[in-house]
Amino acid sequence: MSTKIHLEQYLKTTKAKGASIPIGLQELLIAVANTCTTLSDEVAQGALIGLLGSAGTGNVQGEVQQKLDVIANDLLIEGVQECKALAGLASEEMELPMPVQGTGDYLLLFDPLDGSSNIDVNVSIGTIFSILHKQNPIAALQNSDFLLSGRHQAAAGYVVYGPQTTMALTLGDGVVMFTLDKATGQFVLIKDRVEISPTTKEFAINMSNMRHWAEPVRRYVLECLDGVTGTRKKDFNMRWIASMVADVHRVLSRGGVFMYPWDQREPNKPGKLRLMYEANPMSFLVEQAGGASTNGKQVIMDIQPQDLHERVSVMLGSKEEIERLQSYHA
Ligand code: AFP
Ligand code: FBP
Repeated sequence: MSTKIHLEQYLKTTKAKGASIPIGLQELLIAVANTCTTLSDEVAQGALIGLLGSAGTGNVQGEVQQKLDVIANDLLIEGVQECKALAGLASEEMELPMPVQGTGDYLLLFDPLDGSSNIDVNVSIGTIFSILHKQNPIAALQNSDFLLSGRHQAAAGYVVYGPQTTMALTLGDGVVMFTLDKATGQFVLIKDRVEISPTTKEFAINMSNMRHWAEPVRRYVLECLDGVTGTRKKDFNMRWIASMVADVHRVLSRGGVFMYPWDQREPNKPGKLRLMYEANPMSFLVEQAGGASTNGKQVIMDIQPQDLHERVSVMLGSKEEIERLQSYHA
């Protein structure tokens, strides 16, 4: 790309389905991006500024919080306080939503630091965000306002803190990617139409859980493992980073399938990943890049949430593979 297009410029000039991006949404996305720029610097410094290790606290899910989980959460809350169109926010790390302006067009949901187990070992981590259209912008914010399916997202994206800091973003009309230019502090457009190939030879799943999976997922993975002499007639490769952001970034970059399925250890829990903070934004990105996502029974973005911190089984990526997984669940 010869002339560099920055995120701000992109948001000002681009059209999603023929319409300009509302100023309030632009402001919110810039505020999130600016916070992620700060976070990228902090992540890069790690032990030098005392950021590694546990915070000694637990979150609403009962998980031990790392220092960076807490810092990222605080930075995001602080970063979006001035956004005029932001009625409220909700975070994977907080039990209850928090009002920002109380009224306004948008609701922000985020997983401030995804892949916590990778922080201390210097492996890619990320921030995931989802922006919902508030159904009644002028009514005072209520907690139930957040319980909207993924189809109500105005925008979604993630920032991966890896060898490069890269943002993937959808405004409902395709997916674009920006990489942070550390010299200028600007996110620069690097891909203006991300497409996931419908076929793939790569899958991602935590194989150590195989004995706990349901039969359709076992069948799918075992067929992949059978290789060129098996029913699939091709050799598959496997990757597992244990940061959904980094694994999904690979899927958006070169295709593949990412799975975190239901497993029998917790039969009454639908899955491990969170619908509102992880599965919905990632599904929006993947669908907009021509891929698909399912929990086995339903397209993820069609699920009507009952609870802010609801969990879900997730299978997403190359379309033909997701269709195959769906057919195994039928
Ligand atoms: P955190 O929310 O604690 O950062 O965990 C992230 C995550 O849920 C998701 O990003 C990964 O896909 C998954 O953990 C990997 O963890 P395991 O393979 O160890 O279950
Ligand atoms: P490169 O030298 O091509 O970067 O390959 C690196 C590597 O040999 C090891 O770092 C890594 O353990 C291995 O590739 C992983 O590759 P695979 O799982 O595909 O064999």
